[in-house]
Amino acid sequence: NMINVIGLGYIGLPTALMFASHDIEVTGTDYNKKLVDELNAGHLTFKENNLDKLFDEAVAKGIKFTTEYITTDTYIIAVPTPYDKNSKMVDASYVVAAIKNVMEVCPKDAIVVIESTISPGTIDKYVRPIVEANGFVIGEDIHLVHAPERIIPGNMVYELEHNSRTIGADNPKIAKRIKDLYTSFCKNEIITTTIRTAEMTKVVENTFRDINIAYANELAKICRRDSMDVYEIIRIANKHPRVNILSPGPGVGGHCISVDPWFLVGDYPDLANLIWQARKINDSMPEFVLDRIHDIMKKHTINSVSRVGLYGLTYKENVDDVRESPTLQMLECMQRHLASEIKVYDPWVHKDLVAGQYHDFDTFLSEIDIIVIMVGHSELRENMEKIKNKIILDTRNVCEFESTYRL
Ligand code: SAJ
Repeated sequence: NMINVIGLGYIGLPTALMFASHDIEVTGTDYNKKLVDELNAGHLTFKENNLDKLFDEAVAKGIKFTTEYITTDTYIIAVPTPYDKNSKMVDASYVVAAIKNVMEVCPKDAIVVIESTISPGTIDKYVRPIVEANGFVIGEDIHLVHAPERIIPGNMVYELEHNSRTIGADNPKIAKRIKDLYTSFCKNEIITTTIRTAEMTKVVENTFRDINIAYANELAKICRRDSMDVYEIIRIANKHPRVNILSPGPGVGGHCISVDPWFLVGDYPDLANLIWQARKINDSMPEFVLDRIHDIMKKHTINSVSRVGLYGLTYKENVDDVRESPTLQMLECMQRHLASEIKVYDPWVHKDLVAGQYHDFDTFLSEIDIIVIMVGHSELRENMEKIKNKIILDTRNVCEFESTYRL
């Protein structure tokens, strides 16, 4: 019993390693040869808490990495599912391509598990027709399962073992087989349901979080107008046994929460009003931060944005992922020449991604007057005294100096 995990990115890699370290025979496949070579050379391709330890265990147990698809009875697909910004529809092309490749090598009765987040209805609309067009009978030649991932970047390894899971399958026997497979490492409840319910549940979870963050962000704007302390208000409100407001911030980034709600807006434009408003509120936050920066520059008669430094390029703290990051969104909504003058630093990002990027914290600090905390990385939290003499705009509420400006 061997599984072939397709896609060795943020989800596929930790999942493959987790299975392998629990004595399941695993081959990980990715079309990116460079990535496969890196893994075979023993190098992790991204940073994540405790992933290095899991990697060593999985390698010791014999996990294989290759660009080839393997002939086996179980496939787990964890490829990206981007969305089309204009149509607001999911782009299922990577999933479809992976399935096509699986069909070239799989034996009769193979199970294909899709872990990638997909919009509700994707399997019916895009996956089934492709499988059938290739002459396969679903339920006989190939069984389809949707087992959406739920792990949070920054704490993936822990959550892989400790979160509950959903297995969507239209055949209870198949559901049971896949449930047994995940039981090898998952210590929490595994619920089996239909494919459609599993698809919808995943998107509903991320949308819930987006709406809750939007509420916090809208409160931040309301409180700003009359100089009320939004953090104190949320802190106290959350003492209520049935209130749990999340934290305002510079915007919602990452490849999940800022994307998945659009699937519902795209499919139900006449019904998904609250969901759409929440997206708009969260997307407006980078511009709100920009306005705050202008106010503060005016107040301190600082005329050039070249004296402003943005701390943090990633979408949240202690990860190296910059997809849809509020900092990048903010730079995008600035005029080009201003965006290239503003200074940026992130200890987690080693590649040059934007014009005014620094790779040394002290040099960065020596050239700015205003520091805008866009991400609350531990590096900063542990070195707060370094920025004591700067004018600080803290969008993450991590800095406790009296003079700090907040959202
Ligand atoms: N954020 C705030 N305020 C908050 C919480 C988050 O502004 O109070 C911002 C973050 O800074 C970040 C964005 O929201 O920019 C999203 O971060 P996150 O930590 O809330 O979530 P993700 O995108 O890293 O992971 C989410 C998780 N989903 C839920 O918690 C419902 C994770 O469990 C999913 O597996 C993941 O999406 C996914 O892959 O779908």
